[in-house]
Amino acid sequence: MTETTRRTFLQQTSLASAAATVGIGCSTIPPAKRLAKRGPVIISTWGFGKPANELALRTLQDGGSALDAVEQGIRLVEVSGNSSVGLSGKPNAAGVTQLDACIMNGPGHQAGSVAGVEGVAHPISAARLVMEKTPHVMLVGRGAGWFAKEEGLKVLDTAKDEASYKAWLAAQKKSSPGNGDKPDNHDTVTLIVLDTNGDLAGGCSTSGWSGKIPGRVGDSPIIGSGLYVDNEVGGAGATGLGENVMRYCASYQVVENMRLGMSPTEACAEAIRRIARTDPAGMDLAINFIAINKQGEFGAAGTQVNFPYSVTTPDFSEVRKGQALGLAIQKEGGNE
Ligand code: SD4
Repeated sequence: MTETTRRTFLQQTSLASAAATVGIGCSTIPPAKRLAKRGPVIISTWGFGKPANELALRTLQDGGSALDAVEQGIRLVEVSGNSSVGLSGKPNAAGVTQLDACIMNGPGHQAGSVAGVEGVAHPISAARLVMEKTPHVMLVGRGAGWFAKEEGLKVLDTAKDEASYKAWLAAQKKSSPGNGDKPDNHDTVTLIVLDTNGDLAGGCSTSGWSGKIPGRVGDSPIIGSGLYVDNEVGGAGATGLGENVMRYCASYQVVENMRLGMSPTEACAEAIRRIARTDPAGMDLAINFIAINKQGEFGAAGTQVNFPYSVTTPDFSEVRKGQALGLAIQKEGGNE
């Protein structure tokens, strides 16, 4: 068995076992009953998404909505000391941490987002407030910070973070500029919930590309790029170098791929292949996606080797590996 065949086999088997675990596949039980029996499914990017998923699950079990679950899960990451999410995130080239976040609610197809905010402890909550309290979808910079404060969110005075900035400058001297492929350079939390009613909600939050030019906005707060939820089909979200995602509305593409009948994993993989066909970077894209469909099937794919993503249901909570594509496969030593 070649490395690729072995990997494909393993992916298929793990997907099949995932499908069995969550009670999907060729069951004759009607979808609504199946969902009620199996319970919610929560997916998120990276291993650090797992405790966030678990808090999201508890929020649902305590009677919260899918949207509450998304917000609570992401808030946990925002205050966890994560070096790419929340105020502990990476500073920009001026030594200031500017944060991006968005949220979507499947029923009603509502969306809210904030970009380039400073000092806001919970950008995900600011995004939710934009969605729920304003006629707008997106607020940026000082206006978004002002709005968050007006709505009672914790907003700190931002000062240049000298220590992080010096560490960043030293690191830049050792590496080539714009090398976004480094796992420690950027890690976004994107979390999507499918509740037992079959409704979806999702969100993402990040400090974005470390050392970005002040004012740079990535894919994460852009609806359809860093996140997309369609309550008829499913949800998808991205992590990785936003410049490689946002020119293609990539999360929207993943959801549309699922609409065409692709499995979540294949939908993620096909979006990456499609981008790679036209992108100057080819497969050297540094992007990863997670996806879940309305039936509770889930998956992930990325150009990173063994892209980790977290999955939580009432029956299990674990970190899995997304399908590796292109250069990731070559780096792994396989042949396609
Ligand atoms: C950005 N997509 O700002 C974000 C960063 C990220 O994993 O997702 N890192 O480009």
